[in-house]
Amino acid sequence: MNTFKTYGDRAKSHSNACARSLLELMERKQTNLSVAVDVTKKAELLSIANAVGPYVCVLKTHIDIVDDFDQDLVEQLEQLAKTHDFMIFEDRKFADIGNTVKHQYGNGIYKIASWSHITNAHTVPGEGIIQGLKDVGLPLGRGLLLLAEMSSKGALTKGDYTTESVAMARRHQDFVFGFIAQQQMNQTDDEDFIVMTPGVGLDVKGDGLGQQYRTPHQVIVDSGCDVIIVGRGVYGNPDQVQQQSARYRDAGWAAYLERCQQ
Ligand code: 5FU
Repeated sequence: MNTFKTYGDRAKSHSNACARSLLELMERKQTNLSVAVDVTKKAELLSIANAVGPYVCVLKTHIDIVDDFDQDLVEQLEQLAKTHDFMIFEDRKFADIGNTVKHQYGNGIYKIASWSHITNAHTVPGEGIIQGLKDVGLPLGRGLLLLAEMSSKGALTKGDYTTESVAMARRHQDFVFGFIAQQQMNQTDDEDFIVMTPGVGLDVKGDGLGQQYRTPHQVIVDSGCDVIIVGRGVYGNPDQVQQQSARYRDAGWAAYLERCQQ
């Protein structure tokens, strides 16, 4: 479903504000690339964010792996997001009861809700996790992705778990606008969940720790996903960050154009 629609067309009719912003951005900037910047030093994170900024629609962070995290880091990330026109996605993978995730999202050192446009959650605790996050994030215009499927070998996110996760999303479409998944999840023409897909690489098939890679073509054309998330394939070689960003941006966009023509 929806495979024939452009990101721009989808933006016009989407009911979720965060999804609209993302789809408009992708159309405007002609990129469906998200780069996962999994480095542990503030200066390196900012330097890579600045280098990949022109090529991405979304910059994905794991803010809790940064050794020298401080408030200035998120302020600089927000500034880079404005300068380069990208959204920030803190890949926090919340997984607790609603009352706890409210605090984990809004409080503590990181105050994720105050700077991250997008975050995500496991559905294992049941629907209360969505409501808890929504209480904090919706008034700030934030959006949530549910982890419907993971990319790693042996992941338990399959079958009824995935089906139930999609059903939960359907009941919270003001806040939940899509999934981390390996394939498109829409069941009717009216549905338009955005699928962001990690486990994308052009050169290797895995990492020895369970990660499994597919190509942008497999992800976008064959599986109907919307955004490719690439980490080490882009920042793995520090001398080639811009070159690899351009390579993945081009591969992702070519795959999208091919899908639009189907
Ligand atoms: F939800 C998921 C998942 O199923 N697989 C993932 O790999 C998230 N990820 C994240 O995407 C993971 O935490 C990394 O931040 C990123 C993939 O990085 P890579 O270097 O491209 O393997």
